[in-house]
Amino acid sequence: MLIKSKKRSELSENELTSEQSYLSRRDALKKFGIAAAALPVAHNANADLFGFFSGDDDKKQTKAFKRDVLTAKKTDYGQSLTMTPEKKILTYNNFYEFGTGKTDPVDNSQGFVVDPWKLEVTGLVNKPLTLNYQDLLSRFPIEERRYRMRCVEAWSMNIPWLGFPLSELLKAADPLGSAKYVAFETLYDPKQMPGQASSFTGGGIDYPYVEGLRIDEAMHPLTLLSVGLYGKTLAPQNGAPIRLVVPWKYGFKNIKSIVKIHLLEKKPPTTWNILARHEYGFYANVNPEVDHPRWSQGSERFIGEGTVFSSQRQKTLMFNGYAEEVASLYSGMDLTREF
Ligand SMILES: Nc1nc2c(c(=O)[nH]1)N[C@H]1C(S)=C(S)[C@@H](COP(=O)(O)O)O[C@H]1N2
Ligand SMILES: [Mo]
Repeated sequence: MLIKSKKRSELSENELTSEQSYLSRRDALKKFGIAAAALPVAHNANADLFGFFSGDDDKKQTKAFKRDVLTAKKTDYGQSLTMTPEKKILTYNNFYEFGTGKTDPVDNSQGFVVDPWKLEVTGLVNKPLTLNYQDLLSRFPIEERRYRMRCVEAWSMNIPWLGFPLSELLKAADPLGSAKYVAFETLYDPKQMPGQASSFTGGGIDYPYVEGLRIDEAMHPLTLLSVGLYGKTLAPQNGAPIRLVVPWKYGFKNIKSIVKIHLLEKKPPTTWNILARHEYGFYANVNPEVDHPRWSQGSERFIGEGTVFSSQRQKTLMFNGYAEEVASLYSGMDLTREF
């Protein structure tokens, strides 16, 4: 039996996801001139070895999850941004419920069941709601929004999301005046999510993964509930069937595979803050001037076309480039203290 060790829970997201191990895996492949296809087929006994080599771009998925075409209204958001290739968005992920490696989510989630699904909106609302899978895709008009995404680990992507404003859902639930915060919860199902079944695989996180926003952040027009990307429904590794997207905050706020949205009066606990509160704040607003205790947040590696080695470093922007829209939410706050 794996026992959660204190040491492990003190490790940072950066150490746990180990971008370095992703790089060195590829490095090793290049160095030895090995193509993934030439490797012996793995069975369970050497799944780790297989995992080690599976970072290669040319790797074929055995049986990919089926994503449905989703029609969406085009919008002006992010039309000048260069999108990250779809394949990268689908194969370089953080979703610790499926493992801490960057390719673990795609490798371990293809059988994930998204229909039937139940998303509950509860707490300080006049009209509690329960949405099933079809409701998620059809109850609110779907639009496309091209947003920047900045992970706290200092890499970034630009992603054409499909979804609807969280505010639409919250308005339908009719919040009470006393609702000051919104809490979110990911599905808890260790049978489907190996990281929830094993503390080692799941990076020492206490599941379910939880997140939260202040009510004004939740109601902000940029805040999206995403049900798709690149013209299709979400793949499990990206948080199917529904995940949060708050483009001015670090990626870990974008909680995946949500089953519960709860309105409340007090600030809710949030997963990475519980794990290392000196490193990951509740707000997690992208801020190039407030470094992570162990690395700079001044720049980021943008994941675009080409290999991970040719990817570009670019300056990180205040509020991830959305300052004009959101800075007023934080006026008068000391962003060094409330990070
Ligand atoms: N439930 C859950 N949601 C999660 C995570 C996770 O591990 N579990 N990782 C977060 C982090 S750190 C990032 S950067 C984004 C990554 O989203 P993507 O893999 O779709 O790009 O998801 C966020 N949402
Ligand atoms: Mo992240």
